[in-house]
Amino acid sequence: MSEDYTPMWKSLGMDLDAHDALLGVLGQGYQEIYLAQKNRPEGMGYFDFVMSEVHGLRIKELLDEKKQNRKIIGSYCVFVPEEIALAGGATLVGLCSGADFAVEEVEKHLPRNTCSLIKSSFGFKLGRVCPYLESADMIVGENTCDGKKKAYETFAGIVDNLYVMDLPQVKSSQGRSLLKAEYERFKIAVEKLTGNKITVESLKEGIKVVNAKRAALHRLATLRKADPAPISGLDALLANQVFFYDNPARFTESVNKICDELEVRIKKNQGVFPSKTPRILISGCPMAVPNWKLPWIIETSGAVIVGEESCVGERGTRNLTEDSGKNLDELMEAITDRYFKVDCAIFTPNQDRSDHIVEMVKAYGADGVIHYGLQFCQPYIMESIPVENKLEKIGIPCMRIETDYGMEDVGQLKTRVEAFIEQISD
Ligand code: BJ8
Repeated sequence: MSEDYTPMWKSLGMDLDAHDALLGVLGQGYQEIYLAQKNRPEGMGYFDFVMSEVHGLRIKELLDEKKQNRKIIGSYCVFVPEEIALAGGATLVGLCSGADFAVEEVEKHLPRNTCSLIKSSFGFKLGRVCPYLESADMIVGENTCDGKKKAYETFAGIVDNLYVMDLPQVKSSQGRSLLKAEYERFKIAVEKLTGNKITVESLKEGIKVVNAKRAALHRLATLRKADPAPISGLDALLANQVFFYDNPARFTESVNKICDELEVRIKKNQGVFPSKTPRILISGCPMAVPNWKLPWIIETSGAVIVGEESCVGERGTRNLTEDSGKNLDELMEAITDRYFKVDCAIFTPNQDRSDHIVEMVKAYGADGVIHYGLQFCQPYIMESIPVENKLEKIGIPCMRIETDYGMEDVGQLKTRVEAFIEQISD
């Protein structure tokens, strides 16, 4: 990090020793997993910089925004519309939840058999190690899976600024009405938080900014169709992870720069791995920073990841928001339409998701799918069985993995992943 941020972290009430330990582990993991890769696009230098300053410069920027009276909203789910936050003059940041922390303390509040993602969100708060969480003026939780829904009841007693958004579970007209009503309620809450009225102009601008971020990632995704793959899955995942907390305009520009570079690579037939390297699509639970375990195992076992059917990936960014509405209601309808297409496994039935997986396999030329389920995540683990059945019926090999954030199973997972890669290489 370029400067000493200790006073800043202290001012946020963070536990400095615990935070140092976390940064130490993060830095080492990044070195071993990211910087050890070969043939990385030069443009990834920007993301290396972002990661080296993830708790430094970006937090300083957010605190500077706060000094200018801008509010920071933290979120755990892709159902929280960034368009509305931006339109109200707030900045939305994703709260990562990708590593175990303060586990003993967490298990005083949550059952042991809770998914790692939920435990991590508690661990970062209880351990006071996340400057994003500590900077947030409002934290948005959502009634998605049962685990999150119930955990937020407890979380409300741990933080004093939790706002809970209700979400539908069925894609019916009633479900859509609920989503629309909840987005209207969120709009009012943002206006109250920031003191700014959301206008047609500000909402259109918010839509434009978020669409541009998504479009840059679509461009990146399209380039990954090439063989040899011009970028590793690990690097593409990182871009998808940074999507959630970087400055939006700078993020868009940086991803587009990488895309320019990848286009040249593709023309020259250059890739990160040799041509004909087995191609994997990952599908399932979101992978938040610094959860790089499975992609790292896959890409050090002789395959390349060509797409992520995940909320930190295509499920989260697939659709753009229509911006042609002429008044606030039309724009809010468009936002509702856009988010109602997100095919999270909390929906029942959820046919769209398996259709999308098949579409993605075809679009990215994947040789097989690895379904990633976090232990104790009922929605995704339940869905993984019909997903596997559907894929195998049409001749697409699929392997289901259930894991957590611990490293104890790395050897065992690597053995399984290697066997799967061998199977799809035939
Ligand atoms: S829209 S996927 S970001 S809810 S892994 S906490 S589902 S038990 S994260 Fe998600 Fe929004 Fe859906 Fe996407 Fe529960 Fe499963 Fe844990 Fe999960």
